[in-house]
Amino acid sequence: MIWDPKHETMSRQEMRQLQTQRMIHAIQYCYDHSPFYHKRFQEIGLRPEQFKSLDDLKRIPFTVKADLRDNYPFGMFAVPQKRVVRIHASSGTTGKPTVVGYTQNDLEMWKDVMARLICATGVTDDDVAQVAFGYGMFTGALGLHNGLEKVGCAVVPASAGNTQRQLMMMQDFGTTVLIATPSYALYLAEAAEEAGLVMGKDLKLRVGLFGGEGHSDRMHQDLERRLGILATENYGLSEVLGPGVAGDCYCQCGMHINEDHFYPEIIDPDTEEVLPMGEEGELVLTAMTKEALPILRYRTKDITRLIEEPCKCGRTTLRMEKIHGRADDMLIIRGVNVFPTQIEEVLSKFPALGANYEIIVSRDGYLDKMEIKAELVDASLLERFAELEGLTRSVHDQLKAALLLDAKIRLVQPQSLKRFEGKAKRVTDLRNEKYLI
Ligand code: DLL
Repeated sequence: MIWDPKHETMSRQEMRQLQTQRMIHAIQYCYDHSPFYHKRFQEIGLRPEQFKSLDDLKRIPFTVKADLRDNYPFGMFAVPQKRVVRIHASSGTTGKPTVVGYTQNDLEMWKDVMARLICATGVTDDDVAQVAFGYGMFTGALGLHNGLEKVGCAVVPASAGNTQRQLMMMQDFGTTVLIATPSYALYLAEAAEEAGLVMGKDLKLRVGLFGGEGHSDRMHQDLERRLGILATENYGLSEVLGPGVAGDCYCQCGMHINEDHFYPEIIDPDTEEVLPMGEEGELVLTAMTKEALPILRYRTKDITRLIEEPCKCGRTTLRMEKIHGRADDMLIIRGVNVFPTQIEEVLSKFPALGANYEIIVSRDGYLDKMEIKAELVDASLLERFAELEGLTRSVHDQLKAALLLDAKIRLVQPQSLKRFEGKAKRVTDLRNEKYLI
């Protein structure tokens, strides 16, 4: 079933027309209601009437995370506080969080775009959906929750953590849909196996709606096999909305973008040039219909590629590939640029290794050092020294061949690395710690 056939199956030409109309409206709206954008337009001498087609978008400056931080907490809101009915924030690793707000209409739109993506995975009002994202300032839990209710699922607001209780509820309530970060879902799979639960018998899961962080193809296969589900992915970010920007349909061939609300562009992150359709680069999004926090050309830092070919599911919206990495996740190690996802890809080629790993970067004098800890699938390998050494060497050599990186590899006990209930933190960069210098 297609939730909103009108907007999800438009011809490319109709979609472009609608986007043009909505973009013209969004730009005028920002000029009229957002003191931040009003000032910005004045500074560059741009009047909203000059914006006539989507090609003119190039003239609008990018918005970046620092703009939200500099205007903390509500400086970028375009409505009086009276009209704001929800506030969320993205934790961020440094300093103040990024605060975002929603009007009643924004929440309705959010529910609607979420319902489209949930429905696209094959989830219906017959399903019992357990939300194992942390409820709180994170947009993931309430975003999915409200969309699931709109579809008519029985929603279990479990929140993250308390793994044994999660499993108990899954069994007792007959949960069919799991909502979690992929890393937490895998942790739940391990715990279910340890408890001797049988998929299909004790647990009735059939679909996973995962997101908030990326995961490798190998981890995706692991999730499908171990939980006996169709593992689908959701993409979004709080600055633009939260989850609901894009998501997999049951065909799993790229995430459909709700592009009647979120206009995507791909740019070269260095030159900031807009790239042609199909090229890989940084995703830039404009939220064309939001009232409380309209956002123009937001640089997501997420690297991906757009897909234009029609999808077998019948939806005609543009799709985006899985996120290939984040422009600001890039590590520079002895001058070599590396994305953690590239390391993950190499590790995922070894069947003897599990999905959990940790990258530790430190400095010895002036020299960067990298250590990679990866979990073994089979603990007994730790006692078979020759084999262990052979495997360690081969991981080392493949990383070196693929990424030109000399890393120290440490293969560790299964389930010995830290587990995460929310987004996993794979990299520890100790290079700025004083004691190392
Ligand atoms: O993570 C929104 C969300 C929640 C999306 C739940 C999907 C499901 P933030 O906390 O603001 O919002 O973090 C946004 O998370 O720029 C990406 O780098 C990353 N991210 C989100 N979804 C994916 C994904 C939510 N499917 C940041 N794959 C984004 C890879 C993702 N990265």
